[in-house]
Amino acid sequence: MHNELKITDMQTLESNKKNIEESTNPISLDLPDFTTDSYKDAYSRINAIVIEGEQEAHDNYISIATLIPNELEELTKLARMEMKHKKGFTACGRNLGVVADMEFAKKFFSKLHGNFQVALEKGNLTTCLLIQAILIEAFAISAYNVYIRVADPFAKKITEGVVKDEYLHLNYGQEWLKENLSTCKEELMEANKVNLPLIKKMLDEVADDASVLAMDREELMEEFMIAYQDTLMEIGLDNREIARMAMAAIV
Ligand code: PL3
Ligand code: FE2
Ligand code: FE2
Repeated sequence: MHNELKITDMQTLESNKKNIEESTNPISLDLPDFTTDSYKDAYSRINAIVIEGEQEAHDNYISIATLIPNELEELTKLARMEMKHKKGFTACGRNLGVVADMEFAKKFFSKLHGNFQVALEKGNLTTCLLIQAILIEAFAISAYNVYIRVADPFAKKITEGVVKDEYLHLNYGQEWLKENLSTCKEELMEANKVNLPLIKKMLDEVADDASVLAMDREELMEEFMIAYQDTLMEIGLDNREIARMAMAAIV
């Protein structure tokens, strides 16, 4: 009797384990066919967005260093990582035989890029950090986390390396804003109100192409919100302030 119970428990345990593996192990999910024209067509835009995004991230960290000269060394390190990311994603496109549509990607970033440049000219460091180190990095983290689950093996390996760095970048912005919260809160809220809706628009714009790559829009949003809210919490904002900021995405 005692023995029998044990065997049953073991069987249940085994079958539970199997169910969990089937439902959460992305390898057991169907991957898309990376060789079709429709996959390559969507990839030509997504790959370009990522390449352009990494280049702009590099430029933005170099620019931010002009506003915090004593952080030059650290920011140069972050910028260098972005160039490595750009190289990695360029290789991903080449590996699939895709030519990136860079003109599309430049347009994709143009509004956010413009807002960053205006903030830079005015010396609005808080706005620059929010745009690059919080919003763009959280966007990248959400995209890369979802992409890793459905990427070709070559790109998967590269993206896994990249996403680790992006958390460091998010953390950099987080720590600066946390230390300076008492003086930067108002600007942070205002910059968020202007720029979070742009991120939402960009996500909507990329959703159709992303779905061809088997990346789900809801999943992208969910991953973004996790990274974004988590960071705001670490910065030291309370629940109400975080909710208020996140609401800017739905107006
Ligand atoms: C910051 O280090 C880099 C910023 C890049 C922003 C990327 C946003 C990507 C959205 C498109 C989702 C597809 C991901 C697939 C990767 C090949
Ligand atoms: Fe990057
Ligand atoms: Fe980054």
